[in-house]
Amino acid sequence: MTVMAYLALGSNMGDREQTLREAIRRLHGRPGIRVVRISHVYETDPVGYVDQAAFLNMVVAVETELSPDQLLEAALSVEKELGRVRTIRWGPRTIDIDLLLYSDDTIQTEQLMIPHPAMTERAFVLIPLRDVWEGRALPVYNQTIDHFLMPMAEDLKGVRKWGTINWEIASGPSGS
Ligand code: X6L
Ligand code: MG
Ligand code: MG
Repeated sequence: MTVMAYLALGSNMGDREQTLREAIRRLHGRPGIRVVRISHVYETDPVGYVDQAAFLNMVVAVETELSPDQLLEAALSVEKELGRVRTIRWGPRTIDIDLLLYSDDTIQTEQLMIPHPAMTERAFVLIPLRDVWEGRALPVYNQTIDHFLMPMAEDLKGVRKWGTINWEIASGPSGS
């Protein structure tokens, strides 16, 4: 059985675009994960811990046969492969891969919370998510993305369209 899941990617260290492209390629290369859509790339002002470089953020839609725990495990291992080192909380990272949504499920374990608990408060997540989302209400919340973005007018300035990753041409999905 396959389900749709949505992952948020962020990078603010090293060659950010190359790291995002490599993360997509590696996720797609994992058994049981197929990347089916990717958002534009946005350059975003850091939030939470603001004294750090700007991020590139994007969202990828995947079809997966993996369970939520398996998908999390895959995401964390791709982070490790791409040099993620966890030092300062909310600090700089080569790559961060967060699970936003998994089918229409709600998951609350020690390891994993889906929907991602703060996704509806972060413009750097919602704006790219809107690129790959069909406009219907978000599961669990039963509200559209625009519903959450509307009162965030001020935050939108911190999220600027930066580019589009041509990952299929650059790195050859589908087993090539
Ligand atoms: C008050 C307290 C207000 C904490 C906000 C927001 C904390 C976001 C952590 C917060 C608060 C986070 C990224 C980032 C981080 C990213 C951009 C986080 C975790 N990750 N900023 N800050 N993009 N632009 O991917 O999201 S740290
Ligand atoms: Mg994150
Ligand atoms: Mg994370």
